[in-house]
Amino acid sequence: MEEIDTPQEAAVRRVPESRTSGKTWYPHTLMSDLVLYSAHDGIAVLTVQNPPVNALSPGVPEGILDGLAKAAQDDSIGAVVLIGGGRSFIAGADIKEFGKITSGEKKRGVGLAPLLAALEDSPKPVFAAIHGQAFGGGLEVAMACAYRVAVAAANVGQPEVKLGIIPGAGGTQRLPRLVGVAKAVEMCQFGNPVRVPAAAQLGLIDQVIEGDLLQGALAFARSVAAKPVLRVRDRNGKLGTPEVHAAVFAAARAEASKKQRSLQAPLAAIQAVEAAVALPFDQGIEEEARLFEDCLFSSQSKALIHVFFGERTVAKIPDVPKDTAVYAIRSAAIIGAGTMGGGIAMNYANAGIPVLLKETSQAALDKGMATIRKNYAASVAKGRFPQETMDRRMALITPTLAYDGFENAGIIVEAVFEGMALKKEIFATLDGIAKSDCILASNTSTLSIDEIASATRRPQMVVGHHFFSPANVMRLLEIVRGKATSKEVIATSMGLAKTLGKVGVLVGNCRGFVGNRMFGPYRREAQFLVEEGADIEAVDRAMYDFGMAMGPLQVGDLAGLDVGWRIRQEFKHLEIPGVRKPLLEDRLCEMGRYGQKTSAGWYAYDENRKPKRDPLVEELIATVRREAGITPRAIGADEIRDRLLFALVNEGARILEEGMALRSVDIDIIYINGYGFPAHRGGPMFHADATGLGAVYARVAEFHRQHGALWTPAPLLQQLACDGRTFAEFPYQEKANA
Ligand code: T1G
Repeated sequence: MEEIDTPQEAAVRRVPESRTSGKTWYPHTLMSDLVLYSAHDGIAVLTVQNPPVNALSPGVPEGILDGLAKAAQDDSIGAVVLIGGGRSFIAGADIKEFGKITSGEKKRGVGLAPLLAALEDSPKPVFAAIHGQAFGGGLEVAMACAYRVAVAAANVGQPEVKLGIIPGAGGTQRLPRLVGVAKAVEMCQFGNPVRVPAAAQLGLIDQVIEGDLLQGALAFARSVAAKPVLRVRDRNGKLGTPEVHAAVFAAARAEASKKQRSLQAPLAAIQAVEAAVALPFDQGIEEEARLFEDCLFSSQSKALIHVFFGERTVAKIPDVPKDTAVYAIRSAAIIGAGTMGGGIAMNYANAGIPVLLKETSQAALDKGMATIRKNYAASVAKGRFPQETMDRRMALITPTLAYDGFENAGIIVEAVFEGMALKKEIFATLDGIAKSDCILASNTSTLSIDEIASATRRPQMVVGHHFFSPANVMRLLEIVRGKATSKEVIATSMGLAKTLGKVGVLVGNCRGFVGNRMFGPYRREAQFLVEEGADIEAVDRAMYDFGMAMGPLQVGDLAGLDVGWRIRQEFKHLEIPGVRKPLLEDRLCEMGRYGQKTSAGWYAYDENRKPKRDPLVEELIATVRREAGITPRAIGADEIRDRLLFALVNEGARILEEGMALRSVDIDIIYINGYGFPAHRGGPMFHADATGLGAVYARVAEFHRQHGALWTPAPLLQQLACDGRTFAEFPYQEKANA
């Protein structure tokens, strides 16, 4: 940062009122674009101005350092307040910089050590004044200050593990000194934010400020500035010994092995906090740096950073700019109170939006409402929220057998079973009832939105809102763009997804859209593998070991095998004669084995839904193999994994080429949030890119030779493999469904 302080060059300007401040700020001398300096009756205020979240991008640490130096030299200054301009204190290191380090473009290390030392050793005590977030490097900066004050609504945390890394600027060493070892382990291992009132109780925040943050911080600074300060690094009172905390570390590792299966960063975070207990501060910092670097260069971190930016990228739709007008959705109505409809109603109620829930019979309606009540009660029992929250949410859901009230709804979501005729009939009815600016959404998982929209005189208002089961839990919402869907409906849908706590991903209108279209070949191959000789459990195990939440056959049992069976019947006319068809699931359904809902599918289920092998299924498999003339062979985990993953990828490549997904990362985000794909593998397309498309193509070509037409390599895969390129480089499709 360059200091500009000649009168001609000094830019003096007013900082816009921050969200936390009702008052006008003092004039600031602009020290750099990124950090402003101003003096307030003997206290220097350094304001970080790096929107949107004040990440510690290049120039920010330097700007703070310059400000500290200026304050140190000014005898009229007795203390320094460090505050964030705009909506946040500091949300951490600039994540975009990490790729530059791993690619060798930038030198290794976090590079914050000089700043932390200057804060900690400043002759004038530094007060961190926190609003919004103090995350990652932001919290680490705050912990190097003499004091931390914050507004009650702010959050603090060390979320680095979510990016596959650990705190790299002393967080694992200073945090246990402030909050104690057990809490520090938890915060670094799981990365969840802590609200300021709780953080104050833990000793992380010295004063909770009511009212204007800056004024409160200045007042607090004046009241304590003269007192001696013990640097956080020197506060060893809460550290204890390795022996005292052995059980804490052991329990954390045990929890990691259950809840953070295969993840490297949580274990590294635990180890780093352990180093804080076992080693003197400076050695602890060295150990943290070593572990940080191991994590940063890991494939898991690259994948998780891809996911972080991916979740934000999917919100960007090239032809639907940010300022597109949106409809205000103040109430909703849902048709169908089955598993999906009920779950969708819960989403609206959770977001505080009143919702009508319609069924055709009292019995179905009662059953749907009972399920909702049961789900909420289970959450209350687990302590997720209090009874009052449940009561408030239940009160927002109004069961009904009639269309009364639908005329006022801002959105109507149809969630009946997958049948085109029924859906068209419903949309034609809605067309006559809904107000003109009501969004008409279908929760179809496979059917054409254009055909559904053709039943109305307002196809521009029709869109797909494809929720994933259980709809109150899964984060994904596929937003299906029909050829007439208006940009305003798309923009509203994307915003609504956020309101409902979902990740909305825009997809084109093709059979199965993106997620299920890819899932078809994936689950098809799972069945083929069993037909060819693989053991059911081996198929599920291979994918579980890869990191999937569940294997493909268990997923079938969970979702209901009858769903696919019905869809196959609906699309029977599209079957191509002579092309191999999976045989087993239709046969299971014919036996009444629909999966968990009938306590029998691929597996048999006990009352706790625990799967176990079932001799009846073994018998069925043997029969089907015999009938099809298949001699079973031994199939290893590698083949299982490649067949399943590359079936996803090959279809994903077609989807990308057709523009049904905007970018390869959209597919990744769909798979991670809707299908239990492990985030630390970055999604199927990222995983393929990381494997190398040459190798992926070679394997697909091999399967093509062995298994025929279903494995025809996608032209885009072939092309990119030949060019030595990746899916991520594939140009933006301007049309999702032009
Ligand atoms: N670096 C770079 N860009 C960031 C960023 C960051 N830390 N945080 C957010 N952005 C971008 C984001 O991509 C988006 O860009 C815009 O800011 C708004 O974000 C040394 C190793 C702070 C709670 O992990 O959790 O510190 O899409 O849409 O919903 O130990 O952003 O507009 O172009 O998410 O209001 C640790 C990550 C870093 C915090 C705000 N810190 N960020 O949520 O807005 S590692 C984090 C968040 C570290 C030290 C280390 C959230 C938020 P665009 P947004 P939001």
